[in-house]
Amino acid sequence: MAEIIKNFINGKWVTGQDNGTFKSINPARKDDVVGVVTRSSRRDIDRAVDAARGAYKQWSLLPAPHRGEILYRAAELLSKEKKSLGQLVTREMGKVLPEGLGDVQEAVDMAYYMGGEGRRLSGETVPSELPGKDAKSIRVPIGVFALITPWNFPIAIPAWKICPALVAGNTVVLKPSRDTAVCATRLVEIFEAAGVPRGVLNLVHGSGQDVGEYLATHPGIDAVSFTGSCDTGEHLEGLCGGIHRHISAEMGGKNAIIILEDARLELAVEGAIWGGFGTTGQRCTAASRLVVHEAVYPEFVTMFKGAASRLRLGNGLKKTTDVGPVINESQFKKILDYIEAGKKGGAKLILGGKPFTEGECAKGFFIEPTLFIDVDPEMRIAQEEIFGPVVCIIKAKDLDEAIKIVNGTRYGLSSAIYTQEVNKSAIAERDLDTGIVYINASTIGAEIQLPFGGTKHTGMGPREAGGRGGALDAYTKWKVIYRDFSGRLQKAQIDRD
Ligand code: UN1
Repeated sequence: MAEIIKNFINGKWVTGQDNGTFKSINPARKDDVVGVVTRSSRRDIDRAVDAARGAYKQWSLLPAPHRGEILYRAAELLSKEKKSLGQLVTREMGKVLPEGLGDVQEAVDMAYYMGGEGRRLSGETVPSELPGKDAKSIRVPIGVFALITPWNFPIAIPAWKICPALVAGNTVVLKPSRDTAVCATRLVEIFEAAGVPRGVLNLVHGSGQDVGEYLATHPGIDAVSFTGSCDTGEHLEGLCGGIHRHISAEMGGKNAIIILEDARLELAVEGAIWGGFGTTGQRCTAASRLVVHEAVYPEFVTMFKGAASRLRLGNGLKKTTDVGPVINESQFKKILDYIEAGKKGGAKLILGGKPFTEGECAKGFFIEPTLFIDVDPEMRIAQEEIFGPVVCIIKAKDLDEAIKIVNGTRYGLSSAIYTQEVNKSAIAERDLDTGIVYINASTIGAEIQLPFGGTKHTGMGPREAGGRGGALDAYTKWKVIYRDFSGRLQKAQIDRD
């Protein structure tokens, strides 16, 4: 009997009170059970929230530089464990090993970066309009956070949320995706070993419906940070709106790369392959649309199809693998349904389009890199987030039309343009309505020191990552202090000549 992956509540590793479990499965080999995980009952969640609430005062009063030092220690431990954690990411989530290692690296970067915030967390001091009076704004923690995280970056995204939440003085209950519960558990073990005090960081396992929703709307929670699907995020936004609960949500994308007639095509192909099929297309920043200038359309399509057809599918632990499996059966079916919808909708399928079942891959959830061309920008496959290895190529007659196509979806996370012309890149930079714009680079690969998130239905509330304008705004609230040391009543706006 495998060891049960437990909840972490008030500094103790405990099984859920109803004794139920679920399995976390290796998507490359369904017979490989990565972990048997405890399922949380409502009472477990109540206890986790109580623990976080109980630990809040002391943690929030600990000087921020000390909180930051704990994050530095977590960063060091994460670096030391990078290899084993990266392998676990690949085994539990499926992405190829270099990406599994990158997932851990992103958490290392975030822990160091936010550790430094322990000595900054700065507000403003400004002059007062009255003599003998000073004025400043300070950042204060918000309270107890519910963090709800997805499976596609099983170490990085929980770390994106835990690190700023903790350095700012909040306490946390983390509910990770069921599909990557073991990764989240190892991550929390690292924070425990780094010295996070009892009750400050709690972990509860279970499904979004049973655990996530109950946790997000729990009366003991002050704010929610969610990353995941648009449907779930918008549902939570609705629930939180009704109870005046702060929520920041980072949701879908339908990201696009524009390839202009003067682009360096080999570079654009490489970027589009990386953006479209890296992480098997399961990034919210994935380049699922390529908007190609008509003058280079036939040549680009031939080159891109050639490169995509050379990609090797397989277990991400193998050095020869370029593209791993998709995460689970329901995503597998959903992606295949989208491919059917693309065919029925009139897009031309020129590569892939079906499950890949050669050799060992028959045991996992593999889908061939899939390419549709002559796609109409209004088709479902060009509008909805597929979150799989499916790329749509759309033709455009000029930059203006290309930008309209890129902006013509409900999402606005990431976009890119390949061009050698500085003026065209400047126009794109100005007019692309996405949270992130890349020039001569793919849509994926945001760095943690800048805000991450998007416009329209991609997100709500302050951005992830980064400092000011990003995570610090999500995990702190402002307090303004006026101190009058004049010894008399002074009236702002009124006492003037
Ligand atoms: C996500 O897909 O949810 O920019 C996050 C990137 C990564 C993060 C992606 N650094 O692609």
